[in-house]
Amino acid sequence: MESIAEGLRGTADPLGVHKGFAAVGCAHRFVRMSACRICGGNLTEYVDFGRQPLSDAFVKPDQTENEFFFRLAVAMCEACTMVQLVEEVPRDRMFHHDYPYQSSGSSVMRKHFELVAHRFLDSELTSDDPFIVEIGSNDGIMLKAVSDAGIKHLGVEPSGAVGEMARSKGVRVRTAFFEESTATEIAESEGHADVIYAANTICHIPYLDSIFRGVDALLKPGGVFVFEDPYFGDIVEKTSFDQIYDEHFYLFTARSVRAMAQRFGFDLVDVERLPVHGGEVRYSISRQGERTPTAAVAALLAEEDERRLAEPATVEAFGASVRKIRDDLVALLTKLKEEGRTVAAYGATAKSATVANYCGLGPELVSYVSDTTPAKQHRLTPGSHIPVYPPEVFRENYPEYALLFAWNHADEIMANEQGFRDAGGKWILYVPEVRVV
Ligand code: DWN
Ligand code: SAH
Ligand code: ZN
Repeated sequence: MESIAEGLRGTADPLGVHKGFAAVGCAHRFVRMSACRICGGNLTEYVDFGRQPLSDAFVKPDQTENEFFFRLAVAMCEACTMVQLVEEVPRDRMFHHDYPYQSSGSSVMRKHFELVAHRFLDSELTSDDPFIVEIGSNDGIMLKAVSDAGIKHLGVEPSGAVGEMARSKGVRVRTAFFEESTATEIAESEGHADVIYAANTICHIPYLDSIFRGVDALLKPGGVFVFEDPYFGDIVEKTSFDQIYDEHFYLFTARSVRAMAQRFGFDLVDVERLPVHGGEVRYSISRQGERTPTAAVAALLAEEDERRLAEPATVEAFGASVRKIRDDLVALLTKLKEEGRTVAAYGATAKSATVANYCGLGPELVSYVSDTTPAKQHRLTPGSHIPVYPPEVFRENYPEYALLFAWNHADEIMANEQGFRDAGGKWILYVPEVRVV
């Protein structure tokens, strides 16, 4: 393990992140969560990324003094196998009016969510009074198609600015965190839902006991709770360690999700592997006994056993692969700097906060990051302080190398930026290994 002492240097609020949780450890240096957030079992810590900022807190150049830091480390529960962070960042530090991520920034993701909406419209929203609730609806990327079809819907989204964008597309949004009380209020005021859906959001929520009680309060009898999130199986296979950051509190597997569902009175009834965001799984959950699990559930559980995904040796080997990527990436960028090459990055992702801060990248190695999101532009990347500029800056004067932070959108970005390659530019990738293409 490394950088534990480093972990608190400059930390704005070292103990604040632990408020309200049982914790053990050396209080003067760091405090460690002692128990699994789902079942209370013992946690074993595996990979420590040290001191990290909030991944989506892009800072104004004159406001670098007040950044919030926490210790990013991953543990697995010895009882239920849930992989989780050892420190929890308070939710309103991450998700607030100015949360910058806009889901609709990728055409591939727009298509993905349109298909999701049509699948629900075709096969789940066929009752007399169909109603779908989305948790973490962001800028309305999925619910827009539901709204266009004239079907009753509600997005629950705490981040105000993206919620406004959804409203401007005709989507109904409640600006709130989904939890048991929100769900009860929605059930009372709007009725019960056929489908509760969430993409890239359930893994962001530490308090899943409250979420499941809320789902139970809001779902119609026979209804389904569907959520899709980055899959720990893909993260290990590809060493996509940058999927680990403040917002991604849990890294799910079929086994850990099934154990969690059963604990809260539900069954895992279907799983589906998805190619988006570097590999995800869509989990379908229903109240115990209401639906028969598909063969895909047993198949994925068997595959996870075969791969020994929940065994300490597997997670330790993942940690070794992470360290190798860090060493290779730092060596490559240092060599390019020594040779006087120009290097920029592409995609000011939340994921890149982990890469930049863990690898110690700053503007001396990566001169700027190109990104289409207005709320990120002309700010600095959290912790690493690399300036973020609009893509016009990239296109007007291509660098020789571009570090692809948004590697999960590689096909889309490389196609859109063919001019970069035509001009002799080279992409640097670091998942599943460091390479120049
Ligand atoms: O889970 C989460 C996922 C869904 O979105 C959130 N916790 C936060 C966020 O994570 P991320 O920032 O790592 O997501 P993306 O989708 O990999 O971010 C892509 C970034 O790259 C955005 O800032 C937009 C930008 N981009 C761009 O500049 N040009 C994206 C595309 C496709 C482009 O062509
Ligand atoms: N569903 C979108 C957005 C994912 S980003 C997509 O897949 O692209 C995660 C979103 O979840 C953010 O918009 C954030 O504001 C929201 N969120 C975080 N915690 C939440 C909670 N407790 N309830 C509802 N939304 C939440
Ligand atoms: Zn557990």
